[in-house]
Amino acid sequence: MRKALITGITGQDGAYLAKFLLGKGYEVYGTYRRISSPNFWRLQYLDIFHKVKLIPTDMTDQSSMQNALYISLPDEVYHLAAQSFVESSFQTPHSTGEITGLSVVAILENMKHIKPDAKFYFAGTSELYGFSGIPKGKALTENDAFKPMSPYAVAKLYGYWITRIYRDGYGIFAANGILFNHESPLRGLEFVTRKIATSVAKIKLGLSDKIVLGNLEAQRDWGYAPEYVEAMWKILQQDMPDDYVVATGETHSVREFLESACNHVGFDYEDYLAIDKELMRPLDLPSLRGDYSKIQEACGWSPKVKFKELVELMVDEEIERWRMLLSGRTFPWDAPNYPSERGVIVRNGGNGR
Ligand code: NAP
Ligand code: F7E
Repeated sequence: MRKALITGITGQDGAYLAKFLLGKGYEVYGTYRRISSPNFWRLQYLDIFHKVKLIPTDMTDQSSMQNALYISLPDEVYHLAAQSFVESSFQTPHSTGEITGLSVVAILENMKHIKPDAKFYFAGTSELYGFSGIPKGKALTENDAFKPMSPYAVAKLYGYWITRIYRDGYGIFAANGILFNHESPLRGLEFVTRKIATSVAKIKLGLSDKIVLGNLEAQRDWGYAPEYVEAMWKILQQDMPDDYVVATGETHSVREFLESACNHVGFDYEDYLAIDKELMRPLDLPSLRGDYSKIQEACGWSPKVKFKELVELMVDEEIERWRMLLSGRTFPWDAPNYPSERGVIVRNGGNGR
């Protein structure tokens, strides 16, 4: 049975990837960090909490990463853990550098000694392009320049290049996915798509009368997360490691997302919109659109869920969740969830069990 280690298994992509890999017959290990309130709701939502093996690991603690590799001795490592919220990276630039950037070399360096034949996937991002000065609307490829515009993107730039250095310098099968925004009902509430979806649902059910947003004109290439984790896997199934853009090829503004979400439930967005300047970032990428030709040709991957369907499925799911709460039912995935009580937790290092 093939073994995979996913760092950041409690996040949106980590949870979907774990489900996908379990479906392919993998033994799945995932890292999680100790926080005051355990965060396993996504694993429970996907009904895989009992099927994955969880290893306590922090991306600022090298010995815990070493431990995770010793315990799992993986065939494939998917390094997804990160401080992934661009806005927060302006408030916590130093720790973002450590968690999102330096953790990459810590894992690769440990892999070099513990499991050099494992394949490594790094979660690169369209934020890397930043100030590229590319004409608005051009679809970005693997060959376009990176000129990051946020502490998050700079940290990812380090991760991108160190991944290439371990590939070229040490022969590790190390690949970069350059993923454009991808969303789902499992997205964190702070990201604009889920924030809009949940705000619209609350208005629909009479629980709120406002949607507070920042920059409405920013354009993003938004895809559907479950499809993007399949792209990660396909990237590691190639004969040679390489770097790939994963995107839909379309771009839409935040305003369009909001308008589409409101239209779906029969509202005019202008009746509910409030702008908060505090939500504007010191720097914000005006527009992003990706060209997925390379991954389509090499791996046979292409996006299926496009903008309108994505907006609607997110809004519908939020309405369903709020209806459940209103009817007094608890979320089925909100049960007591400390892993030693309900899941499989693996703590000891040693010889890979
Ligand atoms: P996410 O939902 O924010 O998940 C991030 C994961 O990293 C969570 O499991 C989180 O744990 C973990 N983490 C954060 N700080 C940590 C630390 N100090 N030690 C250990 N774990 C830590 O992000 P996502 O949307 O799934 O994205 C996955 C990866 O792809 C990230 O690297 C992100 O930067 C990158 N990416 C995402 C997109 C996108 O549109 N979603 C696009 C391009 C690239 P907690 O659950 O405990 O917080
Ligand atoms: O912002 C604007 C905001 O925070 C999108 C991460 O997964 O994708 C994500 O980064 C746009 C920005 O995502 C609000 O200014 C307006 O222009 O949803 P977001 P992001 O910054 O694009 C990339 C590819 C990643 O790699 C990241 O990890 O929406 N916006 N009003 C707002 N954004 C938020 N969050 N909240 C607002 O109220």
